[in-house]
Parts: sequence; C-alpha cells; structure tokens
Amino acid sequence: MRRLTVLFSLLSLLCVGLSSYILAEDGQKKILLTYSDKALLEELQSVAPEARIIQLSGDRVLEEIADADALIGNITPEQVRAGKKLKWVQTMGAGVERLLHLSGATDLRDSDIILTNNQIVQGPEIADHAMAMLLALTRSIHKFLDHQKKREWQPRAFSGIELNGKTALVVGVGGIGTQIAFRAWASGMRVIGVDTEDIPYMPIIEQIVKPDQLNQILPEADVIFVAAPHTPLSHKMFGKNEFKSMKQGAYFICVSRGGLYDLDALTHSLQSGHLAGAGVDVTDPEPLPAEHPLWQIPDVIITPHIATRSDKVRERMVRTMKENLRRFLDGRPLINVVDKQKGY
Ligand code: OXD
Repeated sequence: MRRLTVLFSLLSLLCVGLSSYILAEDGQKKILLTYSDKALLEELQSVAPEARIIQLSGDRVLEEIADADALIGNITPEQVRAGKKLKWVQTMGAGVERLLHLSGATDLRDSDIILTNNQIVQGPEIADHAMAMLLALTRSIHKFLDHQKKREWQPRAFSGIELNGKTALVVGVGGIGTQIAFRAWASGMRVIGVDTEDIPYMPIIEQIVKPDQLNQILPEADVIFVAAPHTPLSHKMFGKNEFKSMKQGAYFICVSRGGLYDLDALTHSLQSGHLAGAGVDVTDPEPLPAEHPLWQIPDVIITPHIATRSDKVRERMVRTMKENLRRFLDGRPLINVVDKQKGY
C-alpha cells in the first residue's frame, strides 16, 4: 500500500512537472508582480488567465527573474541585469527617475526592455491639489483654520487675492500640467506653458515656450505651477536666479518632483518676502527634515507627496496595467511607453 502511495505521488509530481514544461513550451508568459496588493493580482489575472503571474517581493524577485518575460512593479538595476528574458516593465506611478537616472545605473535605460508607466492618468487629482494649495493661500484659508481651532471670529483686515486676470505659468504641459491649465483658465487666468516638447495648439493656453526661455517669461507670472517630470535636464531648473526672476508677490506651487527646485533658494525667496507664498507636495529631500526652516514660514503649505491620492485614481491606474498586460500577451504595441532617454 505504501509503495502504491509513493508511486502515485511520484506520478503526480511528474504530471505537474510535465504540464508546466508543456505550458512553458507552449509559450506561457511568466509575469512577476512585485506590488503586494492581493486585489491587484486577481484583477490582472482576470484579464490574463493564460499567463503565469507570480506575486513576490524581496530576494525572491532575483530568484525568479531569470526566465520572466515581464515585471509589474519597480525594478532595480540588479534585477534588470538578472532578467535575461525580460521584455517589459510596468510601474504603477508616473515618475520613473528612480528607475532611470537617480538609480545611478543605466542598465534599464540602455536595455531593450520597454518601460511603461501611469503618466496622464494622475492628472485630475494632482491638478485639484495644486489649485487647492493656491486657493488656500490666496484666500488665507490656512490662517482662518488656525482661528477656527480656537473658535475665534477674527475681525482682522483681510485682503484676499483674486485669480481672475492673473497669469499662470504651467511648467510641464503633460497629463498634470494640462489639467492645471484647464483649472487656471476656468478661474479667469491667462495661461502660459513651458515644455521641452512641441505641444499641439490648445485654445486655453496662450503661448508655450521652451525651458531656455524660462527666465524671460518668469517675470510675467503671478503663479508658477511646476508639473514637469524630474529628468537630468529639469534637475533644479528653479535655482537662485529663477526665484529672483519671479515677480514680487508671486506664488510657487510644485506638485511633480522636489528635484526640480532648489529648496534653500525657495526658502530664501519666501523669507525675504519676494514670493507671497508656496505650496509644495514634493520636496528634495523627502521627507522634509523637521528642522528645515520651510516648515516655519506662515504662507507655505506643505503636503507629504500625496497629491496623487484620490477615490478614482487606483481604478485608472489598474486599467492601464490591465490594458498593457493584455496587449503584451497578444503581442500588440503597449500604451504609456516611457522614452527612457528623455526620462518621461
Ligand atoms: C508618481 C507619484 O506616480 O509621485 O510618480 O505618485
């Protein structure tokens, strides 16, 4: 009886081995998923029942990556080197600087692996956040909240700022910048864009200039919205000179990456009273150190890199991932492909 059981177990092991060999020979794709979200695994598997999607993390990624066809998650340079068969990497977020230039390694950038992200889809909520910070500052909402906590009906003189008729400079006219431009325009603002790319005509944007014209255009802006990706070219594009070129009393709002501005130059500009206020969802470094003087400046609103959170964004992000997974398995071109040389 015992012999029969052993024989049976051996046979079933053989069957399992044989079936996975046949599946592999059949071209079954092996996809690694490094996000630990269980629901995401089910959602992806539902559109790709024929794929072998393995959810894993840590050292197990390196163990499994050699014969994997794709990875959904953030990949390290070491994993790129070990992923000999890897054709595609999909990340959940929009910013890819950590996978490309900030990792210090060029493996992914110079490989044939296609990198896709979630650009565009995070535009609406990040634009809402940018406008919320601006309106809080121009209507002094942050100060009234302090009084509200003390149940104080503060009868102080209040001179609010009107957006109607002001000029907004939107740096980065992509998924986020376009949404900001719509909101600024709807508030009665004149909108000017700054972008490295040639952006097709948009009636709500009066003019789009290249980054090398930034210093000429900055004195016109009452509000500067920063929505561009962090690339080697955009790194610290707002330094001492740029803050000096800004109009006295302008507002600086940054919702893309802290790497685009010099934190100390911004702090100095606010402390000297040159800028009227700032709203930053992103800083460099993150978290912003507790002792940094920016925390203490009254007309500054700091949020901890959460502008992308919303009740709807996950659904949109997962939709891109499912769409790309299906396309990958069918051998069709992917969407949201990152230009790895440009970094967005
Ligand atoms: C991103 C983010 O997606 O900052 O890049 O959340």
